Amino acid sequence: MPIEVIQTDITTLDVDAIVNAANESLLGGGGVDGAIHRAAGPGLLAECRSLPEVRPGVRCPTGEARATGGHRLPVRVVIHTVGPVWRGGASGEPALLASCYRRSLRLALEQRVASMAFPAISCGIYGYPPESAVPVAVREVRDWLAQHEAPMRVVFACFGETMARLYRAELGG
Ligand code: AR6
Repeated sequence: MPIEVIQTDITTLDVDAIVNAANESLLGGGGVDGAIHRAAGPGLLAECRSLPEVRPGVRCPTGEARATGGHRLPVRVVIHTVGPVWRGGASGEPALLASCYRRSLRLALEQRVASMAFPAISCGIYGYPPESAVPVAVREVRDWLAQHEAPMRVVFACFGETMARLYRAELGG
């Protein structure tokens, strides 16, 4: 089974790449973004700052992804993606969230990543209900792995038992 659920702090995982649930500036924040920047050290922020802005203050529009090095993290690559802010579900949130997973997987393939871990993108500060986000995450990863026949190990890194249970139920069902 190339898809696993692990209840852990994503910054401790021994994989080739971890995905960061970032904001459009890519200059850090709270939640998993803050944890990743703290663990990676100031080199990550410097590398993020050097990425081109697509418009003032925006280095990565919502639904897209950008790659950097891992700096002091045990990973080679950090893939920064920006999930949608939940506004009730009728503002394109599911399509934007799906795009985060697809774009991150595509970047990982380009970077020759063989194992990667996702946090529950948008499910914290951005307020996406986990019950709605988890099926999107699982569907996109499954479809992408099936379409690419990529030998990729994908981990859903969950910060808590409730989230881990949701992923396990979705994967088992
Ligand atoms: N390891 C794994 N999962 C974590 C960790 C961790 N160390 N820390 C938090 N989570 P969030 P978002 C879980 O808020 O909703 C930042 O300020 C958390 O419990 O990190 O996409 C950015 O700069 C939740 O399930 O990301 C943006 O401004 C999930 O990770 C904004 O937050 C995502 O929660 C992005 O909000």
